[in-house]
Amino acid sequence: MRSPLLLVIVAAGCSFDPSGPATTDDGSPDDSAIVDGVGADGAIVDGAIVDGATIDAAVIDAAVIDARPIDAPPPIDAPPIDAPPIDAPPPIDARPIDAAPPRCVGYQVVTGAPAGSRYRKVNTLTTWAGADADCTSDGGYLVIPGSMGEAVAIGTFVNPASTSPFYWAGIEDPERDGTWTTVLGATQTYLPWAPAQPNGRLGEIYVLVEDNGRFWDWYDNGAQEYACECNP
Ligand SMILES: [Ca+2]
Ligand SMILES: [Ca+2]
Ligand SMILES: [Ca+2]
Repeated sequence: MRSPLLLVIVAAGCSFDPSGPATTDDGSPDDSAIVDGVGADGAIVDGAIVDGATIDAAVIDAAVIDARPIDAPPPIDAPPIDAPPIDAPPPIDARPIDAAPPRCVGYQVVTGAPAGSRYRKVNTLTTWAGADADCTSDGGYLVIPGSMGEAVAIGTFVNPASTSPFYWAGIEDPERDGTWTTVLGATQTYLPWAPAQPNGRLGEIYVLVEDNGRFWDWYDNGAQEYACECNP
């Protein structure tokens, strides 16, 4: 900041004229002239006022907004989209069309049974539903004895344990209405019931064949040996 005294001196110096005080057009002293800190009319120039009018650049500087750069947002760390190439053809799930499973594999001719059928036996105690599912799994069906010859022949073939000399047949009456139906959907008319059978106890909805060829109605939760039949 310049001192008031200096401004007064400068003002006086600037108005110094060796020819004397400045005059107006009419020759009178110029009141606006400043001479040696004293106006031509004798008024004292208030250096303080002059100085007060001086804009202090330092003040302005102080008023400069300390504008810090606005923080830019951090760069987006955008992971690349892991998209498959558009042009990539979809994977072709080209599995070969399932061919019909070979039927009657492992089945055999049974002497005394119809020549048009093949059979396989299972000497494991199994529920009727389990036996049915097993037989259909390879294209066969739970055996359907259509004659005494077939029923006995299969009894000999299965040769069930003497403790329970029976095997399941693919014949059922889940409605318990007296009409017995084969697992192939036909009504079974050949029904050589054993004495006192069928007696229709609760749950006796399947046919069990005694190894002598006689039929029993038997429980759905029973477990017996069985044979599957297949017509190649
Ligand atoms: Ca049969
Ligand atoms: Ca029925
Ligand atoms: Ca019974």
